Amino acid sequence: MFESLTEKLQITFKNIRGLGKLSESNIADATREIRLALLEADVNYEIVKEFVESVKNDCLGVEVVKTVSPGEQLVKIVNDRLRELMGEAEAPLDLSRHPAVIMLVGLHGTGKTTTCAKLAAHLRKENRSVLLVAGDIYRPAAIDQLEILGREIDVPVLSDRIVQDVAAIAKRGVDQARREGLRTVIIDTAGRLQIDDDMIKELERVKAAVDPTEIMLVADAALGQEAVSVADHFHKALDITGVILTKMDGDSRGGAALSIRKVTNRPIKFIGVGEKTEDFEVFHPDRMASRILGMGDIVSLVEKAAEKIDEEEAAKMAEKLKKNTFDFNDFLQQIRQMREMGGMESVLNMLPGGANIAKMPGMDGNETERMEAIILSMTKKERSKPDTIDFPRRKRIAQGSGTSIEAVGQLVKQFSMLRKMMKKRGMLGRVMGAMMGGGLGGALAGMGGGAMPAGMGGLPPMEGFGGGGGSNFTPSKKKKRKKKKRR
Ligand SMILES: Nc1nc2c(ncn2[C@@H]2O[C@H](COP(=O)(O)OP(=O)(O)OP(=O)(O)O)[C@@H](O)[C@H]2O)c(=O)[nH]1
Ligand SMILES: [Mg+2]
Repeated sequence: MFESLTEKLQITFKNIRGLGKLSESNIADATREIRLALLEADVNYEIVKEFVESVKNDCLGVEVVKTVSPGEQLVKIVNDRLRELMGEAEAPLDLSRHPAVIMLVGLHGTGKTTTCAKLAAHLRKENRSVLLVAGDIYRPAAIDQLEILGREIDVPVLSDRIVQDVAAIAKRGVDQARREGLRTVIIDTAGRLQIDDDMIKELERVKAAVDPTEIMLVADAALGQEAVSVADHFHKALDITGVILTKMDGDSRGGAALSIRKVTNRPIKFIGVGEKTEDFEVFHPDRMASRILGMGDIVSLVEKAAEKIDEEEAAKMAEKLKKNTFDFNDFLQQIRQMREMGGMESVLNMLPGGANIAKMPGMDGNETERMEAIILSMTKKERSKPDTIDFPRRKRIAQGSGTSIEAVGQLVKQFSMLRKMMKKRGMLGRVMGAMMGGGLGGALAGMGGGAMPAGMGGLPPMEGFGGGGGSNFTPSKKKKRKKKKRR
């Protein structure tokens, strides 16, 4: 998500970081770079113009504070403006009516049907009962698809393969929900390749029949400006109440996410971040701004962790780390947990500077499987006493796991570094420690394995965590020297 935009903005911040203070000329340079970065990210031209203008004004008007570097000031200004662009606060669904009726509309293949199930699962987590209505009646496969998804998440689906009237079926859905005391109705609709009169007319009829509380446009983020103009069309025709931006996982530019709200004046309420039902998130403009700026999204990570991680287990892990009895069995458990949370890459991307690790060689999406295979090829004793893993053992483990001696060696090394690091409580350790008493942090710090690229520091300190973008992750040589002198 946003990788290419983040990368470009970070270069701008780095360039300005070394300078004494913000001046008219370095502001001009920085804002020019920001402008280019946003245009390349496929943000609407008018929006870019306005955005850059406001950043420039903010920079010129900023009070000179000696303790805050120009880079940090610029990050703060851009952060605030990004947040404003995406809508300040999150926009919750209007669920005040019983049943609340949510209609999903959008072009062909944008993810409407999948999103119906994602949204249903999301609402179920909040203890709201849901009825799904199969409103895409033209393709039997679409009805099957929703029924299968409904079974998967255990949510009832109303479908009708005979009646050819979507509005009537939708109305029946609302009546059924009212009768059965279900609190939410989510209506799937048919997509078209383009917005045409027939589609709009049909959607208007459904709208008139059920008077939805929410008409959500499902738009594919990867389409960039195209998605924005589609949203504008849908909004003019149907007066949508919000947007769900799907396939954010495949969108490295972010043009749609940054433009849609300003163009349509309707908020993005949720995002789709993968094909699975749980790959769905509430859209938080502030967290998104933070992610775009490469500062991670600790809050979302903590929430995800709270959902997936057993607190008692986490506390046990923390204790083991403290006593240094954390072994490969525990590590294996951590790796599995990480997979539950959406995999190594998705977790890393939520950490300040973590996106840089996710891009490193060897991070190919299979690292957790590889690590698991290696650990499973160890004997019980090797798992509990990693120090005993000598060369002949490494060779045997490599053969058993179908990996290489180097890979085994690397994992053992990473593991012992992780133990040391957790003891020292570096930046990542502190963040993770604060999160869950050291649980998941273990596996993550292990992955970093001391190979954190240089120059990742210098991002503004994360509130409450005290560190600076990973710069404490592996103490630099300079710091070590200083320490020696003091001793
Ligand atoms: N990577 C990724 N894929 C997604 C996401 N949302 C949906 N998809 C995939 O996009 C494809 C189309 O999804 P559908 O839900 O069938 O789309 P639709 O809008 O209902 O399509 P039509 O009914 O044909 O108009 C499927 O392969 C989904 O798995 C997402 O957030 N990320
Ligand atoms: Mg569909």
